[in-house]
Amino acid sequence: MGVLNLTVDSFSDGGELLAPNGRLKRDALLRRAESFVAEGATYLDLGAESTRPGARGLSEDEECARIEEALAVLRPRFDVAFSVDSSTPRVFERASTLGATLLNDVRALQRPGALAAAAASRAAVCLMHMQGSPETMQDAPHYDDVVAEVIAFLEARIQAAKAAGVEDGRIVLDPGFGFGKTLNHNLALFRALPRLVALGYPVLIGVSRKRMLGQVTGREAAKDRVVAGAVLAAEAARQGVAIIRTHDVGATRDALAVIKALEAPG
Ligand code: HH2
Repeated sequence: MGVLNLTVDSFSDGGELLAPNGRLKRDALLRRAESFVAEGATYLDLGAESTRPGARGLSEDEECARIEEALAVLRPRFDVAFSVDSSTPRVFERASTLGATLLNDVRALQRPGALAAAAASRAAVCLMHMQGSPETMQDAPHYDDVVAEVIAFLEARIQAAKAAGVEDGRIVLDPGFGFGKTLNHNLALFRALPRLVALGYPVLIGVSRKRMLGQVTGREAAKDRVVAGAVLAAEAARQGVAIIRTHDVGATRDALAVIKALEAPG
């Protein structure tokens, strides 16, 4: 899954696809989507609001307009699945009408109206764990047992989604690397991926370029963390993770190809 951030302030690629005045850089968006698809992406994930701590808030109208414009530009040109990185019920409605088939919600459908909008959309939903809110989540994350708490949260959100009318077959889970987690929390969750996979739903993870990779490698610049991200993607695939959300599709595809070759002798 290739990440297309239509933002000025995303942590690794802010401003690349959106001008400071809020206008979409259509040519850059098309070029990025084209290269992601050529490199092997089967999903494109469109996000209009950064979840980086301290990111600028966005009005619902602005968020809807950005996602709608990007889908209008991309959908007719690329034969891939479109995902929308949003927590906003109106965006769920509009994006699914325009052909998005996955609603990727870092707030796990907790905004008022989100469960109902997701259920009505017929799209798949990614329920992600986050402790706290983006503004403060990295201040002092604390868990007694991070793995048990993340799994309990996801199980509760599965129940809420199902009660609202989202069938089992539409649910995807994500432990939310870097969302209210220290390095040790992230590593513990990564080691526990088989437990998450065992819940029986496809698991999606997003680790590319994140701070946890900088902490392990000492690489300050997000763009210098591509190799580290590809290694984690490969390991995640070995653990049964179904979807890798990444800023670096080519490197990730290579890593997954090697793992696949090892798994399929002959
Ligand atoms: N991470 C980010 C955003 N959305 N969605 C899921 N399901 N899982 C993730 O790990 C995840 C996500 C953060 O990355 P990015 O979109 O590049 O940054 P920003 O939030 O600054 O736009």
